[in-house]
Amino acid sequence: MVTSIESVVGTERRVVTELPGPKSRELHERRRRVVSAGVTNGFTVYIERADGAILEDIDGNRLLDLGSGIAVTSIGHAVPELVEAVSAQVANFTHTCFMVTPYESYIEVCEELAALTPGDHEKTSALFNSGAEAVENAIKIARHATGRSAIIVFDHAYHGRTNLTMALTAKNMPYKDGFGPFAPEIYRVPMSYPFRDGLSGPEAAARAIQLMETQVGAKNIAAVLIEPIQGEGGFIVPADGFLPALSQWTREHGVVFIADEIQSGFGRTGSWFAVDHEGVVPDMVTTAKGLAGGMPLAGVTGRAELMNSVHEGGLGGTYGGNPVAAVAALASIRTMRERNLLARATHIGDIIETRLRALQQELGGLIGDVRGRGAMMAFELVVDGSKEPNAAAAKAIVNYCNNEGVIALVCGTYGNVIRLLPPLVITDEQLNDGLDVITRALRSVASN
Ligand code: PLZ
Repeated sequence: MVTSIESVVGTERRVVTELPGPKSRELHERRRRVVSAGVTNGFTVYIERADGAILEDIDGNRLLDLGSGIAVTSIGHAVPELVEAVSAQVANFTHTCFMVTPYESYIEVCEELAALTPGDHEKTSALFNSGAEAVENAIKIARHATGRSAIIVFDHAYHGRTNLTMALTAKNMPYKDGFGPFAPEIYRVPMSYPFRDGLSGPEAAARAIQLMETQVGAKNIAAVLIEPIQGEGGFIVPADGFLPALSQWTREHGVVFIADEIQSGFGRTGSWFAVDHEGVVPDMVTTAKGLAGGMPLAGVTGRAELMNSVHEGGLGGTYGGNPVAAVAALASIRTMRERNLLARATHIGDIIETRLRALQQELGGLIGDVRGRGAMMAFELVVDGSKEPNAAAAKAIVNYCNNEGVIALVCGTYGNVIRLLPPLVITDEQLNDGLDVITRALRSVASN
């Protein structure tokens, strides 16, 4: 039986201790003795429960969540539909291993993925546990299907922390430093980054294509792997026409176009996938995060002829498509449809963008760029109207927000971008409250 915890957690931000509070500080001391120092926390408040867009910590503080655990809990925390589906599945069975004895929910998730990902061609999927694992498998499949080995990735890209995906990820610190040697046959080309390169989409695509052709050779390239809106790299939205031009080029050269929609997908941008905004139909799509509302699940979905080119038994893993995670995905997708969360994402984006653009005007020179789509918005902080990244400002703003009980996340190659990824169920009041705090933070940093 599931009872709503709405009444317990409440819907308003409420700070009742200094942050982090005494219990959190105590737990953090305990943590130091047993948790590897390599794993860090953005904000060391320890969470006890959550509801909608509010996290409640062990000291009784209620924090407004503008990060969704890095774009995961898009349907919000403790959503009754998901709690019920997961609880029932746990009571029924938690694991058989799909490779040993299968179950229906795995198939249902693959049916949803086939229906929701762009294009009406025949598609099949394989399910995994994490985003990195999905990306690794997409590369395996693309290489197997094409018989080629080179993989093209972009500046500022983030694709994971496993050995292959570290090689695909651009940024050295903290992801790669000292963790090599890295996997071979990965080639990096420039991304379209309108704020910094001033190029149109077709111009930026031509620059990338020229490098692929002259330095790698089209016939050696198995796949072009790209985040349609880059996440960790700084919420970089490529200029219009960049993705279509790349996709067109891959089609002409038998190269597999893989869209990594792990952060940008599943309704986050106001459509099911970020590529939908430009009418691009990838050959393969990787998904995770928002797919399963907080349970670990990831997918690779692609053209049946590519996906099925792999020999029998070539793909798998003990937990991939775990039944508890699978029903969570089905509940999450159902909730998105029933609560019309794609439209909510667009509405959230409109509110955020309007307010950020006004602040950009007001604070002349601190906010260099406001960008994103739907509920995946960010602002890039610079020094005095120049292009020089202002990471110190980003840090100060996030600290200010944290002290007020608002969770906001930094991203970007230069650590100078603040991204907003609220749960799509956030109310207008909650969102505006969070934006009020961000406004005060920005004004305070601008005046110092
Ligand atoms: N592809 C586009 O955004 C995960 C990483 C946080 P996993 N992004 C958050 C961190 O510091 O580890 C991500 C992504 C894109 C792949 C991944 C990897 O997904 O589920 O973290 O493996």
